[in-house]
Amino acid sequence: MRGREDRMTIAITRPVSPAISRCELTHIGREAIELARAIEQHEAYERCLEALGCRVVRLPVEPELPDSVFVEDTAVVVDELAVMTRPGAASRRPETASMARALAAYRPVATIEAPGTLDGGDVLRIGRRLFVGRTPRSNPDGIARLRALLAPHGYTVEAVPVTGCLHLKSAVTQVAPQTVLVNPSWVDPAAFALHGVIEVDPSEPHAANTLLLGDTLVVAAAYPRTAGRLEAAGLRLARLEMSELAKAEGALTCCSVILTG
Ligand code: CIR
Repeated sequence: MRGREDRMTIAITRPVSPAISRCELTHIGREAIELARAIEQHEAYERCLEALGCRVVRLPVEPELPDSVFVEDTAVVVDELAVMTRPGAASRRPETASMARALAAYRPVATIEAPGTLDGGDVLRIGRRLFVGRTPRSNPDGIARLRALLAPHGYTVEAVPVTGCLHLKSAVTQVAPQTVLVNPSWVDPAAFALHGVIEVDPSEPHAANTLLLGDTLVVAAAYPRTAGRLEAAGLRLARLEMSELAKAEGALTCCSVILTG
């Protein structure tokens, strides 16, 4: 898609690791992941992003890093800077090196240092406001470091309590310029008071993670009731099967780092 100043939207992705069945799990039980199906679903995700105008840049597969398909957690990118995270799960920290090399082609690169931890899945950016989930993955040091890195560029960073799910963006994502989709059991919608709020259908607690690209909202096919609410609000949807990646506690935003290049 062409953005301001006619720049391209780039989506950085990484193929599913053959070790994905050894992924981290926090809030869901372990179920068998069909690797071939996970790979197909991820390839369909990449094709969908291309169809929506992104240039997909694929990082090399990381056969020994089970969660490495979930690239979102490794970096927070704004127009001025790429911030490499220090993921809260130690098993995921080696994922950042190749992402840092890729991002260096597009942005100056800064880093969250120990003892800070931060997962990109906890960072919801709406314009120049960044909301950061306070979760076991993202600690006060990590959030403070992100704030210190971004404040000089005119961004605010607000910590938001999250309970019952892995990341802030498991509980809330932006679905339109002034609207968020929220699971109110996991995050208090009042934190986003300036925005319109649509709630997930109560029978679909995991439906809040969606990916907004231009004027199309990518949603998981598993949540038709929430999709009905979004369509009733006038939003244009693209549906993807994400069942195998969902068994690894991942969803739509997790599988890409989006930036303009
Ligand atoms: C993990 O627990 O780190 C992975 N199994 C799932 C990460 C999903 N990432 C995301 O929501 N941004």
